[in-house]
Amino acid sequence: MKKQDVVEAILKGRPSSPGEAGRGTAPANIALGKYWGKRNEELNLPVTSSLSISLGELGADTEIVPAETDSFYLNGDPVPADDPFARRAAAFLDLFRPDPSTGFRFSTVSRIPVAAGLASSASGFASTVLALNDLFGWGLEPRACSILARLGSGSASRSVYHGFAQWHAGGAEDGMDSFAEPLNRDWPDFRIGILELSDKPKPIGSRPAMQRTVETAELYAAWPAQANADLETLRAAIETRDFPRLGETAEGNAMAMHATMIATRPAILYWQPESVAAMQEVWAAREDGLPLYFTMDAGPNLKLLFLQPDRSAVRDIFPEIKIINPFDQS
Ligand code: 2P0
Repeated sequence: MKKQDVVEAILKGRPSSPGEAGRGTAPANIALGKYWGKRNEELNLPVTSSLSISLGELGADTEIVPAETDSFYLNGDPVPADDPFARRAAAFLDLFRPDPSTGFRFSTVSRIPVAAGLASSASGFASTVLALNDLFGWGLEPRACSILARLGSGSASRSVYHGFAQWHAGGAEDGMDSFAEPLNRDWPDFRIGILELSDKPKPIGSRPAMQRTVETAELYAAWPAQANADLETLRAAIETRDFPRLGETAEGNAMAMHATMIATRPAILYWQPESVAAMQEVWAAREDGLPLYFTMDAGPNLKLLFLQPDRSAVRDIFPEIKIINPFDQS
């Protein structure tokens, strides 16, 4: 099964001629229950379900306009066709060209500060799918948009929504049951603090890293059960607004994911000394009674989890953090 087969199945009977222009907006997201490992590399089908919170106004706006030839723009600047950004976008657009000669002017404005060390592929691919849906007038449901976004990048399946979202692993070979859905639960006091610790280049991208983990880490066998249990706990904690339970579970889940990477051969370690120092500061603050937790992705930075009333206490410890209110999209 190829990506193109999935696209054709979803777009069957939908319009195939583009309009004048299409636009889409999507937020970035941070997983509280992580996606780490695929059961199908071609379709980005995950081993486990995952659960995320979107990052409010931090995200991407994409505009797609049919043109004679392809051209690519990032934050208003032209990007050469051989740049990785343009190549990845072109390969994704190939799935949707009415005929191979159709070109696109593809323009993305990312509202994620480069320095924040956040993945931009999730909001990038989700906003691209929403722009295509607008351009062609497909009228696709969010669920179908989530499946198409997943074909670009797994975590993009969750960026079709604001707030908490769960990406169901599904079990079908064609991945038609592997899409994200919103939890439809808000939490106005919920805050995320982005703690940028290092701008050193990553030792390895998350895509090859998760592949190597699945292939070589004996410890990975323990991951699916842990991930599934954590997901249930996270859902219950969101339902009851039990913040310590959510924080402990999200933090433990991130550490368990990193443990599988450390057990990979050769080992994958995204942490820098500054990452470990910050973890210890979080734990010390918690010992002192502050309900502060962290999560980490495929990089050295921490994402702090706390509630609005503790904002200034958290800022006293980490003055440099960027604070995000996921439920404020203004
Ligand atoms: C996540 N990450 O759940 C996990 C946690 C990184 C660590 O999703 O290969 O860019 O495009 O499906 O989605 C990063 O991986 O990977 C990621 P692909 P993706 O957020």
